This record gives sequence, structure tokens and C-alpha cells, in this order.
Amino acid sequence: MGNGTTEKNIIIKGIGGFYYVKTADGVVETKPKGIFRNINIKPLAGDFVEIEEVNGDYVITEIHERKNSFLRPPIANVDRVFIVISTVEPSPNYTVIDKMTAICIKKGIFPDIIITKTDLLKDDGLSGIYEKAGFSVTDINMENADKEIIGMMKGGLSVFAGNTGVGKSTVLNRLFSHLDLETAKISRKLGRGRHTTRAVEIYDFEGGSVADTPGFSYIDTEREQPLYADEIEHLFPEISPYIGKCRFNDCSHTSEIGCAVIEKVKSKEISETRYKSYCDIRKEAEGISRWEQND
Ligand SMILES: Nc1nc2c(ncn2[C@@H]2O[C@H](COP(=O)(O)OP(=O)(O)OP(=O)(O)O)[C@@H](O)[C@H]2O)c(=O)[nH]1
Ligand SMILES: [Mg+2]
Ligand SMILES: [Zn+2]
Repeated sequence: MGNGTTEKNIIIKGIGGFYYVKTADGVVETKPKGIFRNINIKPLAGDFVEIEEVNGDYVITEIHERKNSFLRPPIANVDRVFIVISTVEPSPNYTVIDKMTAICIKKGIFPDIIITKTDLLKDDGLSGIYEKAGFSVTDINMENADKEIIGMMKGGLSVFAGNTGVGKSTVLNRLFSHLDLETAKISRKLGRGRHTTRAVEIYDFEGGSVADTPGFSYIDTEREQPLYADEIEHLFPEISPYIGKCRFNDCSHTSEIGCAVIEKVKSKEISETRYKSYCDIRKEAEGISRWEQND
């Protein structure tokens, strides 16, 4: 069913072992074939699949080759990533944000930044940090922000990612009046680990599609999304222009004399928080060798 010539079947949501597949004839609930478990492949939202009816139930029989895939948030075949950051409640977690920008760039996607909650706490340098690094930054509370963001989302699959409670679902509700996503105040009592959005879900709008995703508050670059020590300098757009310009050819840009990157941090051309993230991620990666893991 739905194996048409023009419309491809796509997983729009996976929850509790079920996958919801949008076909030319509507959305159907499916289960993956046991074979995927055996070869350790988990279907992801965004996957293009083949499905078959077996005794009235639908099963996924094939997952088409992915253009790319993310583990956090879990989604495949992504065209664009918006990293949502709030000025406060929660305040920015630079390590997570900067791991996220690096992972996106590694996967060939230059992410965009959306800043929320500037009505609660004014943006005191947050957008500057990311603009200086070369990212496009939109403050959702500024005039024309909605128009600007929708314009950037046209064509393909956009993903809203970021810490829990930053306002991903709230922004999407505001951008698209046909959406009515669940949102919730972050509760101080419940504290960490409270996620309002429970699963990735893909929604269509005129001109594209967008995924709302559950927030996260850490990224394990060791086990989940490997970043190798020698590639991290290439994944920070404000650092990569200085590769090869330091006194030592194998400069790690963390403590060496004659380091061109450290010079730029001193002269404030490179933001301190971004540089600190670079050093932290690099340190974390130093214990890992490429053959210990497969990505
Ligand atoms: N004042 C203010 N509140 C906001 C803004 N954006 C979001 N909020 C509030 O922040 C809270 C969390 O918003 P959600 O949209 O549920 O956050 P989320 O990122 O989807 O969170 P998860 O689904 O848990 O990952 C809600 O109470 C929103 O009303 C903003 O720009 N200003
Ligand atoms: Mg949400
Ligand atoms: Zn250097």
C-alpha cells in the first residue's frame, strides 16, 4: 500500500514501539519487522519506508537509505536545524548548544539559532556570541521574527531542537496556526527531566515540513554522537579559518604558545564561551580513538 510513484511513505512519529507512517492514503500505524531489531536498525521519524499489510496489521519491511540521521533528537533525512535557546528558564547550556552546532556541521547542516524569552530577560550578548561565530540568529520576540523564520523553513524538513523548556513547541504553535502542540511551564519543583514533548513528530505546512522534538539537557559525544579530537577545529566556523596559522602545525589551540586561535580569543574576535566549549569538547574527545567506535 502507498508504494506509489510520486508520494513516498514517511515515518512522522514513533512512540511505544509503533511507527506512524504517512502514505498517499493517510496515516497508518505500523510495527517494524523483527529483522530490523536483529540488525540493530531502529526506524526513525523522517525515514522513508516500505510497508506491507499482514493480516490486517501494517509492518515496515524496508527503510530507505538515509541522507543523514541524528540521535539527539532522533530523526533522519533532515534539511535544516533550528537550535532554540532561551535567555532564561532555562538559561543557556553552552556545552550542549555548542556540541549541537558541531554535530550539525559534521553532518553537513549549518544550523540556525532561535532565541526565546527575551521578554523575561533581555538578550545580553547571547545573540552576539552566535552571530560572531557565523550563525544566523533570530530573536522570536522581535518584529518580523515569524516571517523571517518561516522564510528560512521553506522546502524540505526543518527540525526544532534544544534544551527542554526553551519554547520549541511554543514557537511552532505561533508560527503555524494549524498546530496545537502541548506546551508547559517548566516546573521548579519537578526540575530536570521534565519533558513536555515526548516524541519527535513531523508536521506539514505549506511549503515544507517541520519536526517538534523532545528537549534534552546533555549530549554524550563519547557514545552517542562521536566527535573526534582532530576534527573539532573544523566544526567551529570561527576557529577553522585559523587552522594552519599557528606556530605549531599540530596545534590543538588549547594552550600552545603562538596559537592564532588563542590570539583571537584574547582580542575578543572569538567568543570566550564558544572557545571554552571547543576546549571542553576537545578534552572529552581526546580519550577516544577512531577505531574504538563506529559512527
Ligand atoms: N515569556 C516567555 N515565555 C515563553 C517564550 N517561549 C516559550 N515560553 C514558555 O516556556 C514554557 C516552555 O515552553 P515549551 O514550548 O513547552 O518548551 P519546549 O522547548 O517545547 O519544551 P519540551 O517539549 O519539554 O522540550 C511555556 O510555559 C511557554 O509559554 C517566550 O518567548 N517568552
Ligand atoms: Mg515541546
Ligand atoms: Zn592554535
